[in-house]
Amino acid sequence: MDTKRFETDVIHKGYNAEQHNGSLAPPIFQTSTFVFDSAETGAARFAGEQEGYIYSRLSNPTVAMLEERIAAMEKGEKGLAFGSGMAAVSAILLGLTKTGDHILCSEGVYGCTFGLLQLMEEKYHITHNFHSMNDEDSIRSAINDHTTVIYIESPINPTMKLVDLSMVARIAKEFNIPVVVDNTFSSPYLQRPLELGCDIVLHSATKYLCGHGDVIGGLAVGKQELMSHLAMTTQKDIGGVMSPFDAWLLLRGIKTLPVRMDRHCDNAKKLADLLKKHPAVNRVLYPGDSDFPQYELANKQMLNAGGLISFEIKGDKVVAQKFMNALRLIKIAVSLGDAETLIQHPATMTHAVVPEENRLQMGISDQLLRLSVGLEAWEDIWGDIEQSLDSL
Ligand code: 4LM
Repeated sequence: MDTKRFETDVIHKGYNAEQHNGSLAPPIFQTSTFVFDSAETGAARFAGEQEGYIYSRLSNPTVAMLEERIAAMEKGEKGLAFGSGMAAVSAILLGLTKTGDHILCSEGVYGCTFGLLQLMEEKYHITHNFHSMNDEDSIRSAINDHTTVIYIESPINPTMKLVDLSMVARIAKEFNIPVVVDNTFSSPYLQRPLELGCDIVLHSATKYLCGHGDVIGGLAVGKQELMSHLAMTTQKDIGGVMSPFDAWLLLRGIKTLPVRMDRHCDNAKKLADLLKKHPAVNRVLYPGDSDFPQYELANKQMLNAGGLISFEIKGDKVVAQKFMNALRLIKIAVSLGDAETLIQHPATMTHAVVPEENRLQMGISDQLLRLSVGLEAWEDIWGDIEQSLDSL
């Protein structure tokens, strides 16, 4: 049956029990290689003349189920699974650029993406610059003859700034430049960049897609031709692919994505409102807050504001660390999107590799904390935050 609704696709797309002895749960094809019935079959598969599996770095049935599911969720043609979010980012950026090219980036990116961009500049002379992407003319003038990719996070980790995806996609089309969006913070339930005109959407699947803090993985979706090209080049030859077991865990976690996201969003909204009122808090960055500078844009391109809140504590780094250390229920950990509420200090953790000057330019102060709101009762999460804030 051809389904269209997101909540149904997250459970069914990519798997047909009838093809697997009626097994409700998909099988894990835990194999490295596939047996050919003849030398000619092997040769035909390598030549691309015959469909069929060859070797699990190229393709694996459990991983392929997940790739089909994420493609349906992002409303794209072809999905690819990677061994981590960074494996997806690097395969895509290296696949779309060559020496001398330029990448135009949103005003901030995850710390390791920043590190990758620096590495690409130092080793391969692929330059980049960061841009607020607030103004159409300013974006046009930031594009030069060498720009071959526009790379965006929205919301940006951890400042929560947004980029108007349909506006950037429209401008990029004038120049025939692909727009790549890291959709990790929203998940495809809240935001679908391909529907807004972007070309490739990617995820750290480690986060909301998994939802249970037990997988490191990456997923990407785009047009058949472009994704097949990446599959046959930087994915296959650099080789950062996903294991069948991790694909199975993701197929399982994804089934509850919409239900989990609703709860993450509800909890986060309540906590953002309470944080704003607390005298020990300087400012709260949450796209669902009506005082958030891009509140209108959040409403335009996202179904809901997500489960991440960043906030600045009054004081300095030491006060921020004191606050974290006094928490009892909330765990001090990087990563996000899990059932457990997690807190981290971007300046010394996820964005520690970013030089101070760039970090401050991105809006990441020493007092900024990022809260990944979990699925616990919001009253208990707030109780923990309040007792710690009151103790400062
Ligand atoms: C974190 N983030 O923020 P893998 N894209 C975005 C991310 O936030 C991350 C990745 C890619 C965090 C990890 C410690 C927007 C990661 C990279 O970790 O390679 O799956 O994803 O806490």
